[in-house]
Amino acid sequence: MTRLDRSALPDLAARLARGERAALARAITLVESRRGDHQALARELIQTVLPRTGGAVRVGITGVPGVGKSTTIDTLGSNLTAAGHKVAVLAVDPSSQRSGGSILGDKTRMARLAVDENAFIRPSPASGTLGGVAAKTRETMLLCEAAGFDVILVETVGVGQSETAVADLTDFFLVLMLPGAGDELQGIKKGIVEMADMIAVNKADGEGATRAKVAAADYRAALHILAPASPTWSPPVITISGLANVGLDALWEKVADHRERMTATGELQQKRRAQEVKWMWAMVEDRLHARLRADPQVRKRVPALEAEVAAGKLAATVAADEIASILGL
Ligand SMILES: Nc1nc2c(ncn2[C@@H]2O[C@H](COP(=O)(O)OP(=O)(O)OP(=O)(O)O)[C@@H](O)[C@H]2O)c(=O)[nH]1
Ligand SMILES: [Mg+2]
Repeated sequence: MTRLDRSALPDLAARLARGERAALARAITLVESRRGDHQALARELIQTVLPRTGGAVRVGITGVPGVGKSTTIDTLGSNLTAAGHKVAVLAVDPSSQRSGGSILGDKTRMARLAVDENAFIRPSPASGTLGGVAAKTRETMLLCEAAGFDVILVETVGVGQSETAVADLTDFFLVLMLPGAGDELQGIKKGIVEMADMIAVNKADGEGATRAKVAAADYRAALHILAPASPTWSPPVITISGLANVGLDALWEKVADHRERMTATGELQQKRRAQEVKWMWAMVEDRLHARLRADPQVRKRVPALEAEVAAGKLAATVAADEIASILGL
């Protein structure tokens, strides 16, 4: 990146507000940079554009590898741009390596959106801690909103903690499932289903159509025994084909319906406020961790303390006390 200093920020913010893609790309590069001076500029930029953020419908999309997340996003996103929306697609994948390969991979799987001038695809930031990757994705989302994108779709891998992080970034959490009940039903983690605002059984086309309907009925029964997280919304179960563009209008109607109801009751605003506060603490904790790991005295003492604790010679509480006291805690 060419030199960028504070004096360039107003111009960058103005170009971003006009929706210039080059400005958006540059702003995201700034957000993703590990350089301290870049991060300070990124924070200032975000603070500047903050009044222009928050306007998008933010949807998180998860599901096991191969369930059809990218295919569904490509089709859904194309439907939405055809209807006049501006769609940004982001990803959270802490294991991803930022290589030409993965960018190409994502873009070839979203072949239509990749060449759509009303769409913007940004792969996951380079691998790092989940908290770090998700925080950067969140800032990228804010920049996209400032640039006028009114729909944000965040794809995440269907494993581990990434889903919780994406649920904390978005208004609506969509879980894609494969047709073929039984096995899959056992495979659903209770936590994921509890987070879902909707389950869509994908690949409901050709021979898969009937199996998808059966699976949907099973998921409906499974959801029935869980108390819904909100009195305003019971997560629906639908069948779709991301590949054949079946059921995606109905899917988006549900998202819109959810938004309307949650806005009317104030739950949407409440959710976003709680998310903001959670992010504030997550970022403070991240920095405390970084400080802890970087402290020379801590680094010097840790191997011995770990060994003594592991050997049962020293109580974990005593070791924790010593580490904390080095930092004056
Ligand atoms: N028949 C059928 N195949 C689908 C559908 N959606 C996706 N596929 C196929 O399933 C495979 C995986 O699709 P992707 O969209 O890459 O799946 P993904 O969930 O994004 O996968 P990862 O990013 O690797 O986790 C591809 O071969 C798709 O063509 C669908 O609705 N019907
Ligand atoms: Mg994918």
